[in-house]
Amino acid sequence: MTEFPELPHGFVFGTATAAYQVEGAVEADGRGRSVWDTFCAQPGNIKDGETGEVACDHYHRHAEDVALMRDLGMDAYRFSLSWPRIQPEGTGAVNPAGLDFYDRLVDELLAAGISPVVTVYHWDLPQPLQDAGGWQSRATAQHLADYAAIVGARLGDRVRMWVPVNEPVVVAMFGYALGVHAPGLQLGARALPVAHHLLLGHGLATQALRAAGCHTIGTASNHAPTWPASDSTEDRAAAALYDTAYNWLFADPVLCGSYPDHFAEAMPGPVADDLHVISTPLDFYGINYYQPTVIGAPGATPAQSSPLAALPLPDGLPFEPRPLSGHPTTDFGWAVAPEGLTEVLQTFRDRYAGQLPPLYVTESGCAVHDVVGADGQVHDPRRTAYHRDHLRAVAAAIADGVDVRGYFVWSTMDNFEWAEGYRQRFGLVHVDFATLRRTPKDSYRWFQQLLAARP
Ligand code: IFM
Repeated sequence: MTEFPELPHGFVFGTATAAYQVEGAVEADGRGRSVWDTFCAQPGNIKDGETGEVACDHYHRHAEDVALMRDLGMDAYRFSLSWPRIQPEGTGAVNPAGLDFYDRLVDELLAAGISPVVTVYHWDLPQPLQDAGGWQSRATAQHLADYAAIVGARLGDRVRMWVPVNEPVVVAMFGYALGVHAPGLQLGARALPVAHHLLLGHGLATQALRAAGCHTIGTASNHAPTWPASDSTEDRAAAALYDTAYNWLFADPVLCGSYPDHFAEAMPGPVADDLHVISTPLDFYGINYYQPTVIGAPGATPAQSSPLAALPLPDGLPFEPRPLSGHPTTDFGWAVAPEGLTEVLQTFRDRYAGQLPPLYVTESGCAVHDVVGADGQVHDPRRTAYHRDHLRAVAAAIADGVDVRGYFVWSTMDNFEWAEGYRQRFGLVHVDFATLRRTPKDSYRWFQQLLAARP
């Protein structure tokens, strides 16, 4: 499969991971506990009772992983810092060993010719902060900024791009509204203040990073084009509502300094002042894209085959997830719809005309239940096709005038997929979780050729 997509000179290719999903070593060198340690320890939360205790053991095997990345030839590596490794209590004293680990990792990446892209917070909130209210508490936003100042001062001279918060919508929705992610609360619509505090944390941390001398600060926000189940007025209205709650509730405050519709009224604190902070100008806007969502008015048809139907959605919602037919699915059951990526990039260009910094695709990827074959190789043509087609979708957006500067593959290697445990494999590198042996997949080789052939 050698038909490579055409992308502009200077387009950034990268891969991505997150600390709790790859590092393991949860007891090592003074790391504190996070909400994910607690959540995984509660029976029934994670498939097969799995945890991130060992994960890929990247904490101890980072040199091998950086060598694999160097041989792959990507320009950049996006990874997250473990807040409880650096600040075990979430406030106050810094754990020097934790900060040293990332300092060394940054230097190793640079020595391998790979630009470090750092996510400050990718969901592993220190447990003491959760005990004090987590993201329901406004104080957590300031604690995030204080932690960002610490890491910015130490790493800012060498990190190419910064992302203060990964996917606030997923934390608010899965963690606090539905309870399928840590901290496992089921607040329903009462989770709206969580969204506000996460956005405030993004804004305060952006300011703290800049004050620490960091440059090139943006987002990694999950966005899904919302497609109405039909042309009926009811389905279109339901889809518009979901679109607002999933997409624009998180993007409008950052890019326009306002909440859509009447959402500002549901938010706590001095919202107008907070919106000034939340809309601190950014150098890029990163979009994590996986699949579109089909939404209809409630009650018309059973929603069983929609991936969202597996979620414990509260009764009485004014919208209902529906299956997306006519598209192949990944082994996670997610629809493969590269045209949705072109659409979301074009929609951002149009909705935020004049206010939009350059875009990056900060994550996209495909879960396949890969195995190492008798030949010792991992043949994953569906993943190669996925990334080829999504890179073409980016190229189509660029050809249409959208300023897209890069694409990060989720993920560098197979890892701990949150409530799904280790079953859903997104990596370009296969990890045998019994032996921790790494095996580059065919998709890794495809990228290797693509990157080596660049002019
Ligand atoms: O694994 C996650 C990641 O942590 C955030 N974005 C989506 C990925 C796949 O579900």
